Amino acid sequence: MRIYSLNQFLSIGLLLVLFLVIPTESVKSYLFKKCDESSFCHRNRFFANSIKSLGDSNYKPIYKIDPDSFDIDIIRSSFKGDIIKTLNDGQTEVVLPFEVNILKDNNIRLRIDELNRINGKIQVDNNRLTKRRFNEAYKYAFKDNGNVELLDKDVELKFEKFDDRLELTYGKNLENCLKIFYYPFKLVTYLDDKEVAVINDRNFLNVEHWRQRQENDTLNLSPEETDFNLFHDSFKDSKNDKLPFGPESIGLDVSLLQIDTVFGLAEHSSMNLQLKDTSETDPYRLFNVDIFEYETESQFPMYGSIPFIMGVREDYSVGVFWVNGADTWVDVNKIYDGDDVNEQRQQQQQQVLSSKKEKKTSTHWMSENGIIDLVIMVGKTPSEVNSKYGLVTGFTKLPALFSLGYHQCRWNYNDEEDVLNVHQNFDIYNISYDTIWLDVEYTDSKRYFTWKDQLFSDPIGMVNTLDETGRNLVVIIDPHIKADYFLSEEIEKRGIGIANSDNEKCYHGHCWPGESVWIDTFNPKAREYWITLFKNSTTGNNFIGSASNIHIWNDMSEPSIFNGPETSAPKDLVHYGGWEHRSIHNIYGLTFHEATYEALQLRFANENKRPFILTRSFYSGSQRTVAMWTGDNRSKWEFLKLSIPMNLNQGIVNFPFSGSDVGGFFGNPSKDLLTRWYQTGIFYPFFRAHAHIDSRRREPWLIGEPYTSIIRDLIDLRYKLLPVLYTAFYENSINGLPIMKPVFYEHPENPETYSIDDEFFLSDSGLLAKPIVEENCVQTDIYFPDDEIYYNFFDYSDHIQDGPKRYTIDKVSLETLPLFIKGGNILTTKERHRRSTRLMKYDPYTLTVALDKENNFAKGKLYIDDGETFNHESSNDYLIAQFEYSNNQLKSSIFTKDNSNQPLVQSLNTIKIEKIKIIGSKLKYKSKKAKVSQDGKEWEVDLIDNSDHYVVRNPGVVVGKQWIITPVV
Ligand code: NBV
Repeated sequence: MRIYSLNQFLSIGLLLVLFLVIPTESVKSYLFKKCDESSFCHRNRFFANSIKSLGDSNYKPIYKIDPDSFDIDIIRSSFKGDIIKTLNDGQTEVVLPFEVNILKDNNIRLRIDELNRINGKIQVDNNRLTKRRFNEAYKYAFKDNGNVELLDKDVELKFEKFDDRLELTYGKNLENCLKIFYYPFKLVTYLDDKEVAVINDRNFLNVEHWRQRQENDTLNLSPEETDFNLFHDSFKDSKNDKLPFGPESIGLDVSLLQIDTVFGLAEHSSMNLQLKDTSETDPYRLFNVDIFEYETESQFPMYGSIPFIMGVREDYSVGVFWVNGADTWVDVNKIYDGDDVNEQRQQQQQQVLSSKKEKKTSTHWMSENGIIDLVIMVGKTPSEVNSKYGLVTGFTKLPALFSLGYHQCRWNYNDEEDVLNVHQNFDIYNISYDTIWLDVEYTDSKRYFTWKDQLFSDPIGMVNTLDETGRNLVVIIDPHIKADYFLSEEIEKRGIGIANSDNEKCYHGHCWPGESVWIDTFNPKAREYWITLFKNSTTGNNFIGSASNIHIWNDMSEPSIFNGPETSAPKDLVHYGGWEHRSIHNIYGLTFHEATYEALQLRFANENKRPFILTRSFYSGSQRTVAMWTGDNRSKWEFLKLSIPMNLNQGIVNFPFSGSDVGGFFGNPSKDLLTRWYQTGIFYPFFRAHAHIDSRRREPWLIGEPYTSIIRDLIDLRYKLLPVLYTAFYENSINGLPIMKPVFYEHPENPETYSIDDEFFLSDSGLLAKPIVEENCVQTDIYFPDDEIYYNFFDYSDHIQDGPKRYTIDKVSLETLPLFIKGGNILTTKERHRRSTRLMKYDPYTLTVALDKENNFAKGKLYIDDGETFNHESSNDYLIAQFEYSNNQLKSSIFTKDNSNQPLVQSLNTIKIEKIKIIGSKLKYKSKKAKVSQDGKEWEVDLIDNSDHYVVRNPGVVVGKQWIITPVV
């Protein structure tokens, strides 16, 4: 019999009561703070509102730069100085050292700290805590552990000092300018002489300086501070949060000028891609939580946080990245001709307002603690901003190709027999898949790194069977470690768990396994130990033998703690380095999945294989190593619809390896819904079906005909398009271009595209999809954003535009998938049905040349590497083929890097292009033959007229070398 401690008993009881009493249909909103219940959010908003109500002319700003404090280091493009905050009494001054850097690619970084905290001139009751403000978020968010690249030496940088400001001019053609004003403190950025963004535009800068703990009435409180106890948080379960540093929040506003279209702030659930004005709602909140049963429209926080906003207009785009890992709220206010505009008015008058002369979006960032650390990126286009953000935080590494195949998951596949049955059924029903998943129930009572022996007696045999047909296994490993076995004992013994608020003992809380401890992956020793657990030899554990087709799923790492405040960790817990959990909350999940990534990388060191890891919790920088999914959605039509803007937003914030549970996690989808969900899911960069333990089985063959066949064909389509998708990942890995690409990226100069959140391009391939997400749909439409020709992907029927236009699609059936190729693009596919990606490796390619409306031109790109190892990085074992059709000639040019002896590149000398299709609206070749040349040889092939397109079967060329095909005249 299990014995529960009183504590456990109470918290399990409490949970049961909550689950039974509260209707399960909606997010448990009472569990999460509203801005007014979060003391620091309330204070910052109050402060901002009082400035707004006083008006610019009546408000006397309290922050100024001391011009004598300037210290300029041109080599490091660094400008340091002091900001002085003058307190209520008009005399007391607080010194806030700041630094501005111009980074590589003209990104601007501003940091503001607090002198007394830097010098340690404060008293804290708990002397085990670090006295400084947390200043290390960038080490996790930025690539190379925070090693920021400074402005290139050959880029010009000039500065001039004036009485009221310092002016910096920089850039290849000195096209950028930054003015730093002393009083009121303000930073204004310019691009080509145009004002683009203003930091502290509205004087919302607020650094709550350190104060000695005292009774509130002796503290000389500002009006905004009076409603809360500044040294004690009293929200529901967080009653015991003593706030050891008292009030220490930071706030700052950044205005994006002449912009009223903003995106970003993942992760949020909203049917609209654009961020909304928050003047009449709560601000957006970034605070990683296990948001049980989230809704389709809410400002609630979710599992991950990326504090990045992108503002877009016709001629430039701006990114604001707030580098802070603490609880954060962001107000977004759209201001027209000087007036704040509420949401309703804005919707009613969208057009009138947009045409108004002066407009701006004010973003107001408020974090519970830490330093102010902010990066501003200005680019001519949204993609340029993505590339600039990627320069700072890193791009997504190329994933293993198998992870772009189809993933079959549910909570749970019960035992080995179940797993192998599902596996076999894929072959029996001729459906491709790459990976089967095991959720928490495979473990011995949720003790990670163990197996439930009775049900999984031979896991290694099972994994080997999967391997025979190139299939993989992903198992779940969470950061909560049951407090009763070797792993928790080791964590306690080694002192590598998250510590209690006294920073002495390991914290114990409750999660799936019951009483648990949490590994503190901020601690290098914890990471070292974590790695040993995944080793492929017997390190006292030997969890999964030496198989290399096994990968990992990290769930619940917000962290989710059932008896913690807002279902997470108490904020006064302590991490490695003496930092409170409060300071690093949003970064914890990143450190956990990075530790897992490192562990798998070492495990696979001999085979040099790329690890695959899925995480639910994330932060800026997570994109470098892992994939994410949008958590526990529901089997409802509106959640299918929601999945499109949510995944599009992931692309905007540079974390594009994303997906949503196909079919919906909670509940049972109707047959139509499930089928439609596959239709959308095949375009998610991460494509996985998943279901709750209480939902009915729904593997594709169970739903019956015609649905099974429709789903089979859809999965086939995903596999055919893998060369396009993989090339999209390649592009993203070098320049951050979204994979599911919002339509406005294709045409930022066309503002009509800004509100399109139900269709998207696949990277730069020219494929435009608008999956159907409505029940009983009989008619739909699609917006073509330019005057190019668009071909139906399936029957090549064409639609010539005389400008951007909506096009109606009639006679919609369940099979209908609105998918088009934009004229001017060449697609590369692999058309043979295979059981898994590994078995496609040496398959030939097909090219589809979709000519532009003049029937004159098309281009395309194909990236190929082995899809498995890091040889593309270490020995340049990759190849890029660039296809171009012009002047009646199709040619392929090859780009390689000194690598002709590398195994993959060599193998491409035998892999053929088996078919070329040429589509053009009025295309008519006089000839029935085409001349092919490759490798100095020439031959003729048939050019077959298929009425709506031409075909060359077996042109006889290999993909690894350049070639030319020309119709014989
Ligand atoms: O591990 C069980 C589930 C998992 O299936 C799901 O995908 C996660 O989002 N997990 C959450 C724990 C609790 C679910 C109610």
